[in-house]
Amino acid sequence: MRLNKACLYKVHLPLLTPFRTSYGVLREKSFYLIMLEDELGNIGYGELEAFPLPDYTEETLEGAKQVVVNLLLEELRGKEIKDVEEVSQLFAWVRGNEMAKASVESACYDLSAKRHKTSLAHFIGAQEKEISVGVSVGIQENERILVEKVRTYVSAGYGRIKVKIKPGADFSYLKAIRDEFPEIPLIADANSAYEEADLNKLLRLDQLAITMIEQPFGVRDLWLHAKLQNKLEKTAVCLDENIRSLEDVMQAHAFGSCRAINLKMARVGGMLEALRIAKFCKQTGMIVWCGGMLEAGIGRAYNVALAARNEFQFPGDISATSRYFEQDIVKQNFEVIDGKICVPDGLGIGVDIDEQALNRFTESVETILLD
Ligand code: OSB
Ligand code: MG
Repeated sequence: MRLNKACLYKVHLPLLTPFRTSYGVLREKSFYLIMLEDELGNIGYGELEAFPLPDYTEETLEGAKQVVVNLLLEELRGKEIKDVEEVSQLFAWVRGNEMAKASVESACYDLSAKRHKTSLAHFIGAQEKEISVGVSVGIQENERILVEKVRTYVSAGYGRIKVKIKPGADFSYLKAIRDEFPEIPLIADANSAYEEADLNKLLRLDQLAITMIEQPFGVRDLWLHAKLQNKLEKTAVCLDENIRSLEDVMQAHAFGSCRAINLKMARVGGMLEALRIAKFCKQTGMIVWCGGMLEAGIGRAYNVALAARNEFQFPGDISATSRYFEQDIVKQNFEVIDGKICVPDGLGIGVDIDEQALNRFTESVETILLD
């Protein structure tokens, strides 16, 4: 495969409701849509997921875009590329910058699947036709509002709820949900808002029969997470921000820092590394599930394909398009029916750009010739 050109669209999609985490509030999803064209005229799409501010991981949207344009696309310029493994090898000298790498590597996956005349799901060995999904609920003003939010999602069919927590908005919020929905699988996601002095606050959550506590401590910490996992009787610790590579998962496993991994393709540098991690988790009996970053339709299509692999036995943070946006930039909306999303079976990622919508939400376009 050879690349003819790349187009980068800077897009801002308004969120239907602001999403509050322990870091702050997001009111719109800003991203770059990466479009790669090969020598046969196939088009592959990637979504550059880095957030505008370096609060979730170190990357920023504009910084990551510079890495894409100045380093990663230059690595591919004029080359005859054998497969996605080669793309990943060409990017390997660039340290970190996982989301930048994932945006281009994934677009190459889309292209490869299209060149093989198959769906991305099939191309990566995913067999499920539909996947079970959950919903991630941002921090709400009070317990009552949270319970009502959760009620609407349970009524919409979501079979697993994740709630954002922080010190001061944890036990009473989760208990309010538990009292109302005694059986629903619950995850509490702290986005790194706790420190060692808060250990007892987290241990208290063990009484509420929640399935997992996600990333309570620092984004480089394995020690406190291990300490917590050791003391928890029922609840699994799940790592998110910490995990950028298979190496990170292996270390977390060796140290006993967690029993579950929230796997995001973008956060680990691409589909190839995500597949390696999923396999390792299955081999070692760790729970692996597909996380989300409020993706638009392109990013969501990758998540759905990944979660259709058999390592993923726990519902992911992959909700219906309508849970996030009034209008998306792809023609097909992902719908949740009985808690499940259908896996696209068209060529490649299996979704098509809605040109009109893309125009409406695009701030600027940059074209880079690569042949
Ligand atoms: O911590 O999983 C997270 C969104 C943005 C950044 C970090 C996280 C999240 C979510 C949303 O929880 C999951 C989704 O896409 O629905
Ligand atoms: Mg998280």
